Amino acid sequence: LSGDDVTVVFVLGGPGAGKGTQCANLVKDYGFTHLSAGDLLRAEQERPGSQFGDLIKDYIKNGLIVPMEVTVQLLENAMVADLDKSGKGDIKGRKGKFLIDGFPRKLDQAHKFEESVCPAKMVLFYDCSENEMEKRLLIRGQTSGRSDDNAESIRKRFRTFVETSMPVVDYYQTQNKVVKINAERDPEVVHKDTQKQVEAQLG
Ligand code: UP5
Ligand code: MG
Repeated sequence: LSGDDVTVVFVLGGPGAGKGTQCANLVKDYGFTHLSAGDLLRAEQERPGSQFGDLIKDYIKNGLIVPMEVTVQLLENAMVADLDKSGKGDIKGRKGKFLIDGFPRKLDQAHKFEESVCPAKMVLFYDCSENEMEKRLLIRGQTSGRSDDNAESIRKRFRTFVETSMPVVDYYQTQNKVVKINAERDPEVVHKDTQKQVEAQLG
């Protein structure tokens, strides 16, 4: 992978499509920094003294999108912290490549991130049926401890995905930034396909 400034790849797809799983592969393959918006929100929820803890807890359980100011700030902080390992300053003109997983999932977030951080170079969209995603999430729910891995929260997450997050994918499609990947298949097959697409777009 080449490029000498900040490279951002958004990784989108429904709940349980396999975003986190595939991001872990891409970290090993290409040395991306992986930032999951959901993981950052869950960490903020647990942080002692966070003013957003209760709000985040409530939104996640109900599958709703946390107000964008909170999430964009968490992402920007995490990006700057990562870039600061290698130098000082703000995000512009700095080297680094980031997979932003599970974000943006509402149009206002997409616009805000582009204005205040930077535009994405590409969008990986993992496409999977609700039947398959539900099956995966209910299995994971037996051990994940996630407050939203239960049938009722899953149903709400699916609704939010269709109504609120798919318009973001459509928006990036009009910019020709979206690479759609069939995520219904074995993880290793999805991985190989992803490698091919990433190398074609960014290599
Ligand atoms: N698995 C993975 N790939 C598989 C495959 N190909 N075949 C079979 N099994 C496969 O995978 C899910 C499970 O499926 C795992 O057990 C895995 O082994 C298996 P994973 O890789 O974790 O899928 P992922 O798409 O990452 O699923 P996740 O549950 O994380 O997706 P969500 O988008 O629902 O969760 P996220 O953490 O991104 O967001 C949670 C909540 O945070 C949101 O609902 C929302 O309330 C809030 N949020 C915001 O408010 N704003 C944001 O910007 C982001 C999140
Ligand atoms: Mg995830």
